[in-house]
Amino acid sequence: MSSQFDLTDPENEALLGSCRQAKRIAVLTGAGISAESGLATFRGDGGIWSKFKPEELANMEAFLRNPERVWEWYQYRRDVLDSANPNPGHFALAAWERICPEFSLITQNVDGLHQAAGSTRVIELHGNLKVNRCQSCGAESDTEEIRFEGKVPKCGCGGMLRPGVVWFGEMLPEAAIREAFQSSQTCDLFLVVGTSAVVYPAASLPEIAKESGAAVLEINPEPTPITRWADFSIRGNAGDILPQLVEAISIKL
Ligand code: BJW
Ligand code: ZN
Repeated sequence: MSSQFDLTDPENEALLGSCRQAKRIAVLTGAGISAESGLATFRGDGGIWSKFKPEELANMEAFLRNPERVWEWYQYRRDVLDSANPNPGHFALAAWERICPEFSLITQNVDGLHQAAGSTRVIELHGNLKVNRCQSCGAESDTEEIRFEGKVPKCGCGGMLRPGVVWFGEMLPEAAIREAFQSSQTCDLFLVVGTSAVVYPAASLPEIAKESGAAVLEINPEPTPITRWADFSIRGNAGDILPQLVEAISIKL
């Protein structure tokens, strides 16, 4: 992939100009940015969930029908996450935040790897994998002592615990979605990184940014619904492209 993208190519001058001039940047990331950290994406050829459809597991009906199956999937993912580290794509975004006057990092990911890389303004649209929430009383706790080992973990109140993430049909955290819309409406550059852009309302953010006058830059090895109208589209891996971009706009990583 890297060989196909050359920042010194005059064709990329306008793209670099937009990146250099941008004072207000919003970024939307998806599972693809964590693929190079060893975390599976949800969809597509690289998605090991081709046999576990997120639409079939990440919803309340599935949880109520078979909470053990849903918990098994999440415990497996927590175990994988425990040994995962941020990759150069995450670090590049953290470095970009440090030199940009206004930088909002909106993520659909629940893995916390942006924060681990040093990003400080992270808007988590779909919650966090390491949080548990009680079905009955809504109390939230971290996952340190709680593991799924065949039995659905319970809250002190007796209610079933569930992962603190946003499933299909559920509302996104109010503050997160408000801030995400606001950043999308007011940025001058909007980056879309590693998302298939098919899950709403996150998928509407690049369009909102475009309608509000921002340039939209997509980074993804595959085309998405955004590709045909994005101002710039780079085909490649986030961990390869983002560090090149950040270096090219004169930031020491
Ligand atoms: C690389 C790479 C590399 C690979 N570098 N790139 C129309 C309008 C509005 C809403 C809807 C609508 N129709 C249906 C809805 C509702 C629904 C929805 O959008 N459904 C769609 C399937 C159509 N949305 C919802 O229900 C949301 N809530 C909502 O709308 O509330 C209002 C409401 C309430 C009640 C009733 C009705 C409405 C909630 C959505 C929650 C999504 N939750 C999940 C699970 C989270 C927890 C968990 O992790 O288990 O979120 S599903 C899953 O998809 C996860 C992700 O965050 C999300 C997006 O996936 P993402 O990140 O894009 O990953 P992939 O795998 O799809 O793509 C990876 C990409 O990376 C690919 O493009 C690769 O090419 C690329 N890639 N390697 C860069 N190295
Ligand atoms: Zn409870």
